[in-house]
Amino acid sequence: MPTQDNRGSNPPLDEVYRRPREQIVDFAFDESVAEVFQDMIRRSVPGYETVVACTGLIAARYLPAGGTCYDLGCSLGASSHAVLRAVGERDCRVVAIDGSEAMIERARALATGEGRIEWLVGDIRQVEMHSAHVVMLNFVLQFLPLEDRLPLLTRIREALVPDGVLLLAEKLAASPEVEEVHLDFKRANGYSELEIAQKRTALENVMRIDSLEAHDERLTAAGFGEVETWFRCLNWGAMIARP
Ligand code: GEK
Repeated sequence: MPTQDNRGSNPPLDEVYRRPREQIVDFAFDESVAEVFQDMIRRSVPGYETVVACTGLIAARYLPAGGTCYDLGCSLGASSHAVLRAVGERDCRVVAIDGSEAMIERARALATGEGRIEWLVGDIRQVEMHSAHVVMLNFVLQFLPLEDRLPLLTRIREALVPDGVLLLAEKLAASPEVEEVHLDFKRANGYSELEIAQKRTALENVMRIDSLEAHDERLTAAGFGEVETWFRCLNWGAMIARP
């Protein structure tokens, strides 16, 4: 069973912040970002492909035939496809939700022939969830206002079946040295100092990072009994939370 995603294997290059901008507006998941998203996230998030592939493998263990998996903040659906690759022919349902119309439009176009994914444009803070075997929240919580994080996790906990699971990946607070190595990772992937600086300014008001301890505490407050970190690379990590 292949774990890598071959859809859009030659995605357009991310040049969103390549040229100097007079004014940097807040980062948005608009058409220009959706178009280059595969390239952008692979070059920006250390371990992204490993996290997505392993999310699929973990999710497959919890997702029976007839079961439901939610992919909250699905972007182009990489995690949804990883789950379906991992379950093979098993007949299950993935509900993939994103607030960006541009993302969902592209995700639909990339998913031709895969009828098990239901694509929805919507706010994950409002979407209805129930009888969930798996909920995936990969690199999304960090974009929600702080005060909206616990209510969402609580709703996810309530929506899970008793032996269901939440899979959460995030950027994490880390030491200045580790943060600098993350910038080296971006430099090594071809981003210039200008691109790095302009994107950082654009994300300043949009992306707020928690420590691993803060995630642990919040997940416990949301009613999760067991939280395990299964991946860590620099200032990025992935957790599994069980009721
Ligand atoms: C992946 N999980 O490839 N409601 C719905 N969508 C939202 C909201 C919200 N309130 N806030 C942000 N988003 C994906 C990657 S990207 C991560 C997720 C990144 C969506 C937003 O539109 C974007 O598509 C996604 O969350 C975050 O594994 O770009 O760093």
